[in-house]
Amino acid sequence: MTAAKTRAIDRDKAAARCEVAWRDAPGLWGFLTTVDHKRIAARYVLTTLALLFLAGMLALDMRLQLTFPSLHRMGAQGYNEAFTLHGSTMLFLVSVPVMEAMAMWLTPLMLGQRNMAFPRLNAFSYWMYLGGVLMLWVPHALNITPDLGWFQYPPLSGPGYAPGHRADIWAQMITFTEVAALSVSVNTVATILRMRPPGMTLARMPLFLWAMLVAAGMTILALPAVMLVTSMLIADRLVSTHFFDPVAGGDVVLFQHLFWFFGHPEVYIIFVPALGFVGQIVETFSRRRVFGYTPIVLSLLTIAILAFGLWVHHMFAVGLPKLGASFYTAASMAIALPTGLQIYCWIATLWGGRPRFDTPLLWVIGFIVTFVIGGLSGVMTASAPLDLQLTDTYFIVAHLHYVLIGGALFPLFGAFCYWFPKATGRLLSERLGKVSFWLVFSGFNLGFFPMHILGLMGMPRRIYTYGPQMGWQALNIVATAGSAIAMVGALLFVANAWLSLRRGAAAGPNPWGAPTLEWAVASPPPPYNFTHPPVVDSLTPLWPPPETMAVVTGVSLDRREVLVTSAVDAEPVHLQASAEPSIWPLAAAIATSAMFVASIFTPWALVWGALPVLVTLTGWFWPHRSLTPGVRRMLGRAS
Ligand code: HEM
Ligand SMILES: [Cu+2]
Repeated sequence: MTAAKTRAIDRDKAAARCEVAWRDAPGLWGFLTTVDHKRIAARYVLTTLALLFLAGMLALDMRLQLTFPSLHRMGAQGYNEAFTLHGSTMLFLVSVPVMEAMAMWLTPLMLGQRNMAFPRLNAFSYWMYLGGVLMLWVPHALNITPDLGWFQYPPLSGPGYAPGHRADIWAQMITFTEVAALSVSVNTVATILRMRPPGMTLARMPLFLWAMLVAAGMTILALPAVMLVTSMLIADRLVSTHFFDPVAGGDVVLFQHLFWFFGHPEVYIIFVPALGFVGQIVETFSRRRVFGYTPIVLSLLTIAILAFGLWVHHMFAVGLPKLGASFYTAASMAIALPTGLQIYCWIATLWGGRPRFDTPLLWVIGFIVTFVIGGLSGVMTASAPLDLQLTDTYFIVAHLHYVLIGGALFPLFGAFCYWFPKATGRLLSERLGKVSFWLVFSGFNLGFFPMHILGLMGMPRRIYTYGPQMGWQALNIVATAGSAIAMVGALLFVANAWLSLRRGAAAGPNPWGAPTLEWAVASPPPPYNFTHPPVVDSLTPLWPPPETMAVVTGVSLDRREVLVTSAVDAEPVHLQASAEPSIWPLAAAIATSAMFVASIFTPWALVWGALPVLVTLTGWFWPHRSLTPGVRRMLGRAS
């Protein structure tokens, strides 16, 4: 037998052993107990996409209402509910979680690992996120929809002006999603810092992982502020504390400060992962190493630091001292520098490479164009005197959609096209992909560019109708038509995925000839990802494709085990048992959800509701010795 043949047989044997150790229980039980990062992440992504669709339908509804003056298909209350549900869903239930879900799916694969550092925390995160989805959308089905916008400022949201539970529902939805987001972020940081394959020093980490490390760090610093402020709001409403009641010495501006201390970094928590997608896609499709790796990493870090120093640009209309306003103007303009630098690096990479304009790259180019426009309107509103004119007009609606859709969703769609073959084993249709890109790109610009002009003409945001004498009709018709075209493009994108899943050509492990580790395994990857952790010696380990990949042996093939390495140099440190499937994360999430929901009705829920949480967490963390194979077989677990 030739050496190559023996190697192949050994490989199959190792794979069969891993298969047994990493397999999930069949059926519903397996669905509820799985800790496979890929399964949980896929679930996360699909849920966010369903919500993207629902929130998009709400947007179309609003656009139809605004197409002509004095329409009455939607009343003021209905419109308030629509933009609140649309904005809150898009930001808290779509954009942030979808980026985290992509990280959850990709991180272990890019690291040559079998799972994340805390597999059960991933499962818990998803169930908590689902709780947040239900917290907002079940009341909507019961006609108790929050109606005060995606940032519910007091005093409007305080006990005096917002009776009933709409405001509480919104505030508690935040708590759910932030617990979920913190869980993934802690997990991502731990995984990236301590589970890199030997050889992958910090300086050899793919840009996506850098981006996720930065975004997850920002999440950990920013999200507690919003959890705190929404909890304070609930306390004001439930037990009559006076955090935001000026009569009793409270301060409504405090709400704005805490909200935007989170709110501005939030935008970057959405945008930085998108930069990570751009990095991988530009590199692969230019077929050369990315130009300016180190400056890009440094600029990611700079963005992260600056992003915490400019939240007050959302509050220029409050009437702050002039010096403060000037400082925040300067800081807001400064953040354009590191961002601009990255744009130059992407362009330089494409320039110096031999670019292949497949759909993922088209989305990236769409991103560059659109994001530059959104960045420019951002620099304009960063100037305090100008912002006083523009705030609360359609100029802001245009700006925020340019950065969120152009800056985050376009790269995300590019990322879907790029990793779809890896996740499903099928190629997407390039033709349908290109048509859907052009429809979304042109529809989006047609729909949103006129909003800048509408804003300059004085059309305020958050109005449900306007009189014919305002002269806003023509541009509103264009805006609605553009949005509708973009929606058709997005539906075509989904249709493409659906058709390709059934009839697409087989993808093979590395259809794009990409350089990073996730492309070294089969498509779709097996449950254990890698039989042996690879060893890497460059930033682009698959360029040129190695004959055989150097690997670490000694990580168990029969038990769930992962390799832990040192934070900077990625030297192997020890082998660690990786969690088995478990029902406890779901149980803990149900107990926590019950406590959260009840606590908008009575403060005692925090006392009595904590008991079931305690029980489920005890179950989760109950220590158990590693079982011998005999005992495991007796218990019916995979041995
Ligand atoms: C084609 C897709 C979309 C259309 C047609 C659309 C349309 C709209 C409309 C009509 C409003 C209300 C403006 C107002 O009356 O003030 C709005 C608000 C908003 N949208 Fe979108 N949108 C779309 C996608 C998105 C996406 C993808 C995001 C986020 C990732 C997003 C985030 C927001 C936010 C944060 C608000 C502000 C809500 C508030 O004022 O409280 N939108 N959008
Ligand atoms: Cu901001």
